[in-house]
Amino acid sequence: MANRSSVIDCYVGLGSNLDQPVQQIEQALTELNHLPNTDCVAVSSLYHSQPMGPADQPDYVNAVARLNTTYSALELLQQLLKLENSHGRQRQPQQQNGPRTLDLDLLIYGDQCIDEPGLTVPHPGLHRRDFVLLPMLEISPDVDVPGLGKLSVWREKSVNHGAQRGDAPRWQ
Ligand code: PH2
Ligand code: MG
Ligand code: MG
Repeated sequence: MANRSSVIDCYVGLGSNLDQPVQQIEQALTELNHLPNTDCVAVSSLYHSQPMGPADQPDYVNAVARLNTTYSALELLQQLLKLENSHGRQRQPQQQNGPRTLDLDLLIYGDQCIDEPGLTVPHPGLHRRDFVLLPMLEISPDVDVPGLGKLSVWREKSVNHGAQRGDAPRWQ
C-alpha cells in the first residue's frame, strides 16, 4: 500500500442475489484487495439469507471485508460505486431493496461519523441486519461501532433474515 497518509481501518459489506452471487462476491473481494491504497486484511465466510425487502427476488449471498486504506471515505465510496457498475449493477430508484448483481456498502470508516448526501457512516442498518452483523462479528468479535458501542450487544436484537454461514470465499 502506498504510504500516502494515515491508514484507516474500515469494513465493507458485500451482497449479491443475481448472476452467480458467490462468484460476484469472490470476484469483488479480489478487486477490493487489488484497489490502489487498499489491502483486504480479513474476510468473513459467505452467508446465505432470505431477502430483506420485496420477497419476489432470489436469496442473497453476503460477506463482510475488513480493509486498510489510505483513501478518504468519499474516495473509497467512489471506488465501491465503480466496482458495482463494473459488475453490471442496474440502479432502479423506484424499487428500493430490489435485486442486484453487486452491492458494496461502506459500513464503518475508522472512528468517523459521516452524514453527507450519498454517504452515511456508520451504515445506519448495520446492527439491525443479521446478514451484516453476523459476518462482521465473525471477523471482529470486539468491534466498536462509532456512536453505537460494541456491536456484539446487538446480536440478539438484530432482525432475522435467516443468515446461514457457508463456505469461506475464494479470493486473492
Ligand atoms: N440488500 C438489500 C436488500 N435486501 N437482503 C439480504 N438478505 N441481503 C442483502 O444484502 C440485501 C437484502 C439492499 O442493499
Ligand atoms: Mg446494501
Ligand atoms: Mg448499497
